[in-house]
Amino acid sequence: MSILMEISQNLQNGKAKVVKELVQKAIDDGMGAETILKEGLLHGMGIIGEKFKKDEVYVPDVLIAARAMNAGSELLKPLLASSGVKATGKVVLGTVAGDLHDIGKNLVRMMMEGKGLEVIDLGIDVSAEKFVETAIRENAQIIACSALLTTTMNEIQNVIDAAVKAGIRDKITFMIGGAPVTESFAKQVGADIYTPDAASAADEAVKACSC
Ligand code: B1M
Repeated sequence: MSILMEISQNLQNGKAKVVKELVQKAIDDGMGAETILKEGLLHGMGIIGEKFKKDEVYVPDVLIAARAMNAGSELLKPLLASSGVKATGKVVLGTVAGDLHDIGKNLVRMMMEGKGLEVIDLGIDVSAEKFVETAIRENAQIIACSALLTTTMNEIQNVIDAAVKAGIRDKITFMIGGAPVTESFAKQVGADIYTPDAASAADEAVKACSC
């Protein structure tokens, strides 16, 4: 079995320690960080997602797979971060209220930090008020919201409304993303930028900060 398949398989089985060792071995063997991320870690997470949908695995299985995913991707962070020109700018990032999914958000943070942006990661289940208060206090240029559930994606509207209420809407760029979020949803809620993945989120954040 290839090392990437071993990473995927052990991630599905929730073996965080083995996943870490395999990711380190793949790095030491000279494999690219994006290949390890996409063809090893995200491959395994994708399979777990499909099984979760079909009720073939349950929340605890998914949780331990998620821990293995985060353990593996932490090792990739310095490698994903070592690319190209450094930008300046401050981003307030979080997963919206009621939503506990953080793997995609963590990737967005890694990619943005890799481009030189300062990211204030508020974590998961972040209220609209907390996004806005932090953006004001930190004088951030961007609020970036991640949402993974069709129920919680509507929270994005509350974050934008809170920014309007606080009088900072025209000073902030709103970036949104997450599996159920689309370009047309972004238009509907009045967000400025939708991106389908973490790498393009980082690219767009750099552009927004250079304006
Ligand atoms: Co959840 N879950 N989950 N889950 N979970 C999904 C999302 C689901 C699609 C599974 C399914 O049924 N097929 C489904 C949502 C259905 C829907 O709403 N349409 C679902 C459900 C129903 C639930 C619960 C309700 C289950 C339950 O309790 N019965 C529950 C809700 C808890 C809550 O949040 N209140 C729940 C719980 C969990 C766990 C806690 C067990 C765990 C999360 C652990 C963690 O994150 N630490 C979990 C997981 C892991 C998943 C799946 C399997 C994987 C998600 C993931 O991390 N993918 C997921 C199924 C799936 O997606 N196939 C599922 C990998 C990650 C890299 O992708 O986050 O999409 P993603 O990020 C992508 C892009 O979306 C984008 O960049 C990344 C790629 O580069 N992106 C952005 C993300 N944020 C961005 C922000 C941006 C730009 C791009 O700009 C700001």
